[in-house]
Amino acid sequence: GHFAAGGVSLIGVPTDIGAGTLGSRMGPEALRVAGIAPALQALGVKVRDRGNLQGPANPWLAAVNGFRHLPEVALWNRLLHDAMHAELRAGRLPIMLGGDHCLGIGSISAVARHCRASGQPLRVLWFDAHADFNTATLTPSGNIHGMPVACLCGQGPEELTGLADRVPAMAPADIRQIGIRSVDAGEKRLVHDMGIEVFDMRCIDEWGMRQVMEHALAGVDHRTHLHVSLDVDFLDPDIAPGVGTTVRGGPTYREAQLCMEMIADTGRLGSLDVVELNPALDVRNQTAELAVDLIESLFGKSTLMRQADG
Ligand code: B3U
Ligand code: MN
Ligand code: MN
Repeated sequence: GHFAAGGVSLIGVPTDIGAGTLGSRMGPEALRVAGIAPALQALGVKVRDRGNLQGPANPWLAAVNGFRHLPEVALWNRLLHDAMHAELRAGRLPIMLGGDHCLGIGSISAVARHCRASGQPLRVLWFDAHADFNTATLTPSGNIHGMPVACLCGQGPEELTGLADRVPAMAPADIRQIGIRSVDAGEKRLVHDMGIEVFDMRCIDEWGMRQVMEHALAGVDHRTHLHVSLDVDFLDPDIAPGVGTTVRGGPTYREAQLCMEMIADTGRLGSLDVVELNPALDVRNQTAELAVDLIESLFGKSTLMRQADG
């Protein structure tokens, strides 16, 4: 059967609590308006929209000890961790509709915990212009959406590193980063020292997206749980303007489609984050529509009959 045979659950997380620009709190609604649920249903996937989580407002304060809004970020992520974990335990494929990328902490900590309980190997594919590996001392902004991968790997405050059954929630060896093109100076050192496998834009230029994805998916087997964390700033700003932290020189529409199709072909997708979509900066919801387009490919939409279609 289809990898989403147990059905998909949409979890809206309307907050920009970890971002440096307001607006990604409107991301969940923009994705619904762009038709995420009917698009998946048209592919034969059962969809349950769980609505939105409710958490603290964004107080828009300066950083305290290197973090902006740490208590609020921790609370949103605890709520999300519990919601994601419940869906995974029920055998469903959760899609987190963000929200900013600080929410990757709650989402992926829940996935990692579930994988340990079910004895499945985990592979996280982190699509982003940024490495999101800052710490309180390295961050140029204090914005926690620049820190989730560090927190998941055990580098961060205990409120954020301790959401799962162990610290670190995830091994650095379980993640692959794709599309990276903006890394701060100290962050660069830490990414290197932690041994994170990064396929940056230079790598995509030299090898092509197909070979990059073959490497990123190497070792994925019939038991692997694949988690995709899609920061929409991964995409080139020409096609995805609805983001607070655009960085020029990102993947094209075609390259992004190929990524999603190659993941679908593994049949191992187990959970998904769609984050950093900022409708306040978008043009006629085109970035949300593009995200839905990519998600269709991720769930197996293809132009021609494929072997998997029988
Ligand atoms: N590295 C910068 C910018 C940034 C990281 N992630 C996002 N922006 N979305 C920082 O503030 O940590
Ligand atoms: Mn990010
Ligand atoms: Mn980013």
